[in-house]
Amino acid sequence: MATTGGSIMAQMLKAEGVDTIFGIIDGTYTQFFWNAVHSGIKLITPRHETIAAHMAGAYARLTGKLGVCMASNGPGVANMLSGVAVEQGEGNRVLLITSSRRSAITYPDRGGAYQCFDQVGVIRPMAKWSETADSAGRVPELMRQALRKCWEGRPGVVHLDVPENVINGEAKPVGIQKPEQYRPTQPLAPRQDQVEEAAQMLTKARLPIIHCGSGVIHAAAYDELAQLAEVLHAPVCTSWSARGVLPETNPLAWNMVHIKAVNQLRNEADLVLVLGSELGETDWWGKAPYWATPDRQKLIQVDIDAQRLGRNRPADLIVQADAKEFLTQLLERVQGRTGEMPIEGRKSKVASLAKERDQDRASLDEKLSDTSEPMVTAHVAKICREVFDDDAVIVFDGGNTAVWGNFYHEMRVPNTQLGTHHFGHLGAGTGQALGACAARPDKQVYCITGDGAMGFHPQEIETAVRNNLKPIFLVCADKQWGMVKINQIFALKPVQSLLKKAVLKRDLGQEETINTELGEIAWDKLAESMGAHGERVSAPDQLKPALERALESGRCAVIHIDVDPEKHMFAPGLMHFKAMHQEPKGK
Ligand SMILES: Cc1ncc(C[n+]2csc(CCOP(=O)(O)OP(=O)(O)O)c2C)c(N)n1
Ligand SMILES: [Mg+2]
Repeated sequence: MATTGGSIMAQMLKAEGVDTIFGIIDGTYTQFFWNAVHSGIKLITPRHETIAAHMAGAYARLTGKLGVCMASNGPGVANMLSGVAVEQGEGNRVLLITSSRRSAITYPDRGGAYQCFDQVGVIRPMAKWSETADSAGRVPELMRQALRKCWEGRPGVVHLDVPENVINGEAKPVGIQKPEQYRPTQPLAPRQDQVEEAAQMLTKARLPIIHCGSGVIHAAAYDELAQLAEVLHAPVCTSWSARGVLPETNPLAWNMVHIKAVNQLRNEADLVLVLGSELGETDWWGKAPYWATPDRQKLIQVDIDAQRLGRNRPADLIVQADAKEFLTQLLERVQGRTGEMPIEGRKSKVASLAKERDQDRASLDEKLSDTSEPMVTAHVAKICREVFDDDAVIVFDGGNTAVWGNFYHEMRVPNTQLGTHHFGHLGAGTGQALGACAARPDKQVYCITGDGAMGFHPQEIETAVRNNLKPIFLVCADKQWGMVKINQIFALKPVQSLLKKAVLKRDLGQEETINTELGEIAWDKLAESMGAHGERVSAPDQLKPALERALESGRCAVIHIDVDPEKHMFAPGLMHFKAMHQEPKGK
């Protein structure tokens, strides 16, 4: 077959080791996906483009490979935009390939061109990089540039736009280079003097702690992290996205959900080793009163991306390096120095700090003694933890549902959770669950989601069935936009609502909030209509058998869970999340 712009693109992705692409087909880029599929790359087609972005993002995060998605000119790209925003925000390594109309009438639009807008102009400020390859001759060069960008710095969305005449038109055959010929393929190593300085600081510190972000996941530095925590006897806290990098069964893991305990820990430490985290808003920007002030607490920050270093909080030592490389070298330098460390002091401090964390767990778990029907949402993640394997992938979606899910889930294996922790984007979880199934075909995948969130992309249940993907969706049906309703109640009628809750144990009536109610969707029946397995439960003791039947069905399954709408509104930790919207008072 003749060489085309599209065939070159497909061959280059193949040479990069890409094995799966997510997207909806269209005539404007037939030569691209045709050649990709015929070279052995799998194409998984959702029913909405933004889902392709979420599948690619989840796939990238769970496999450590590049997640590739595609969308066709005009409407396909327009639908893709929310996915671009979210995956860039979450920092997932996604390459987006789009077609555009023929080059003779676009950039700029000649006037009245069909299915045409300035795709690169719109995506560029949303993504890491966005360019158009407007001639076949420039396809290899711009593909290489795109791939270089994909693997440089913090992961995010990289976009290459190619006009239909370039993708489908003939091109001069070119030699396909190997990745190591055009981009660094080895992780970035730290400078020796900086590793030594870090080792000295960590050895001397009274109570060092380690704070991890997604950089630890992208570097897959779990074993090294666990070893370092043990050698230093240093507690580990994380961003929400990085939860579980140290399994929460480890006594040195400070699960994010114990917010007060995490705040205490962050105030007690005299040294923080920050690995692959930019200390963003959900980590309170690294500021007091949630962390000790810089005069009382030193900071070492390690990040692959120079742009993230010292950005939100000044660091005493900044190291640009891959987290795994850094930890491997650091371990060599601290392992022989345990005698110089104040280990006994650290142990007794950690043990006393652990009390707050463990008491918080116990008090959260008190809610589980409420076995009334319809159920308290706390049971959902708790029962899932009993039924699913330790290495099952959990996806959190929805408003309060995601909060309940997070607070009653225990991370036992690193990199087994997905959510949009930076973006809080309802509906993305549906795509992430499907992407997780594609990434880990031999593992269980389940998604705990709200009835608002599930309403954004229920059509993708059919995508799961058609592609033999087997996620289990647990839809927590309170028939309301629960998180917004509780916010409205507090914002609009705070005194009245608090009194009513305390005295009457009920919330404000429907007439007192604005558009927070949702109607009934029978999620089990909807699932069955698409060939998936459906279940409906409302009592806690019904959930486990329903989950077991869902797993036995060997298909995608949807469990409609009627939850108590009143209790559902009072999800744990909500006050802390509200506080997060304000600038922390300290320095
Ligand atoms: C795409 C999107 N639109 C709107 C919002 C704002 N929002 C945050 S929580 C929420 C309600 C969520 O309802 P549901 O998914 O049913 O979860 P619940 O809070 O009821 O558990 C809304 C509308 C959002 N986060 N994402
Ligand atoms: Mg809801």
